[in-house]
Order: sequence, then structure tokens, then C-alpha cells
Amino acid sequence: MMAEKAEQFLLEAKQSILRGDRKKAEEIGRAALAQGMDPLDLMSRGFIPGINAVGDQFGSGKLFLPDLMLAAEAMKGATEICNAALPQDKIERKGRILIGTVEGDIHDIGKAIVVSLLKANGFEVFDLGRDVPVAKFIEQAQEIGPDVIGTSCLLTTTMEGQRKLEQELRKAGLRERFKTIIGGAPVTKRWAERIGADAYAEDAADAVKQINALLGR
Ligand code: B1M
Repeated sequence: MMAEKAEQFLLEAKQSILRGDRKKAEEIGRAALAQGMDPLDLMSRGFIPGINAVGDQFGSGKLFLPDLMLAAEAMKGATEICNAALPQDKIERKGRILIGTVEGDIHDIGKAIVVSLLKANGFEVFDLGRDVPVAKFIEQAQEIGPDVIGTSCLLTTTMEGQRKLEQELRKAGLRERFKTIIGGAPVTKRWAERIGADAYAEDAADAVKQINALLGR
């Protein structure tokens, strides 16, 4: 694709999220993919900068909750289309991952990208969804037997859930059975070290890299 055309798609992708226009976001997603644009590139240089701009404007009081909700809807549409363009059926049994967004937190757009990219890279993923209590992570981990438990968190107020998981795993004598990885916008490597998580990932591609490393690949 011509570089100019690609830049145009990226700009329109960002604008469609800023305007909270799901139909337009989906239209641009389909058109850009049909012209051969890489779905991860389209997300990371088009739609994600859009939703980040919305977050900044919401944070500074320029946009309000209804705008945030419309933008999230548009982002959901875009994410679904980009995720569907990733290969999904390549289970190579590279490892089993149990993942969810922590209790009290309903943000799941970033987690959906992480899940898709893990699947595209041959991992078997069990997604518990969002607002997942620590007890549920532990119960499901015992049942499913994952290699890695991953938690996503977007609110500073819900980060505590990631620490609680580490504590409860230790209390139950299960900590050594599973590796843990954490992620989400307010989460840092430092937080991972503080709470005793095995890894922190900045984005979906980093999550794949970190999990491969945790499993010695
Ligand atoms: Co909310 N929200 N939101 N929101 N929202 C933030 C997080 C906020 C920073 C916006 C702001 O004020 N600037 C702010 C949090 C402030 C804080 O905690 N300090 C905020 C707030 C305040 C709220 C509400 C409280 C608003 C209200 O009701 N007054 C409310 C809380 C609801 C709740 O959870 N209980 C709320 C609600 C919502 C919507 C429902 C409207 C919607 C979410 C819809 C959904 O997810 N289904 C929403 C959205 C869309 C956002 C922003 C704008 C965008 C989040 C997003 O999807 N980003 C966000 C602003 C921001 O983060 N800049 C904001 C795109 C996504 C691709 O990135 O999720 O970071 P991200 O995921 C990345 C990486 O972090 C990483 O990889 C992903 C892919 O690259 N990653 C992992 C994520 N999880 C990982 C797990 C891993 C590894 C990597 O391993 C397990």
C-alpha cells in the first residue's frame, strides 16, 4: 500500500474513535485490512492513539462519560475487526494462559488484544472476562491448570486486586505452581516487583514476549 494511503487510514482510524463513530471505525478497519494493512499496525498507530486521546481529553474534562462510552463502543468494533484478521486457530500448545480483568474493573479492550495475540502465537487462552474476583482466578486456576495467570487492570483503584492475587496464591500454597503476569495502563514493572508478580508487559506484543520468556522459550 502507498505510504500516503496508509497514513490517511491511520488518521481516519484515530478520528473515528475520537468522534465515537463505531460504524465509521468498522468501515475504515475493513477497508484498511482489505488493502493489506497489518491489523496490529492499524491498532497501534491508528485506533489506540485515538482511544488514548479520548482518555486524555476525558481526564482533562474536555470530554464526558457519554463521549467516553461512545468512543469505547467504536473501539470495540475496531478491535473485533482487527482481532478477527489475526490467525486464531494456531494452537500449538505452547502453554496455557488464564487471564482476566481484576475485580471492580470493567475495562477489557486492551485485554482482548492481548488474548488475540496470545492465541495467534499458539497459546491456549482461558479468558475469565472482566470484574473477576481473586477467588475466581484461584478456583479456575486449580481447575484449568494454566502455566501462567495474567491480570489486566486499568484503574489505579483496582490495582490492589493484582496484589491480592499474589497474596492469596501464597496463602493457599499455590504460588509456585503458576507464573503470573500483570498489565494495564496504570501498571508498571515496579508494581510487578513490589507485589511479587513474575512479569509485567507493556502491551500485547510484550505480553507474548514476556510469557515466552517465563516459559523458557
Ligand atoms: Co475508563 N478510565 N473509566 N472507561 N477509560 C480510564 C482507564 C482513565 C485513565 C481515563 C482518564 O481519566 N484519563 C480513568 C482511570 C483513572 C485512574 O484510575 N487513575 C478511567 C475512569 C475514571 C473510568 C470510570 C471510573 C469513569 C466513570 O464512570 N466516571 C469508569 C470505571 C468503570 C469500571 O471499570 N468500574 C470507566 C469506564 C470506561 C468505559 C466503560 C466507558 C470504557 C471501557 C470499555 C471497555 O473496556 N469495554 C473506558 C475507556 C475506553 C477508557 C480509556 C479511554 C481507554 C482504555 C482502553 O481501552 N485503551 C482509558 C484511558 C487510557 O487508558 N488512556 C480509561 C486502549 C487499550 C488498547 O489499551 O487497555 O491500556 P490498554 O491495554 C494495553 C496495555 O495496557 C496492555 O496491552 C494492551 C494492548 O496494547 N495490557 C496488558 C492491558 N492488559 C494487559 C494484561 C497483560 C499484559 C498487557 O497481561 C495479563
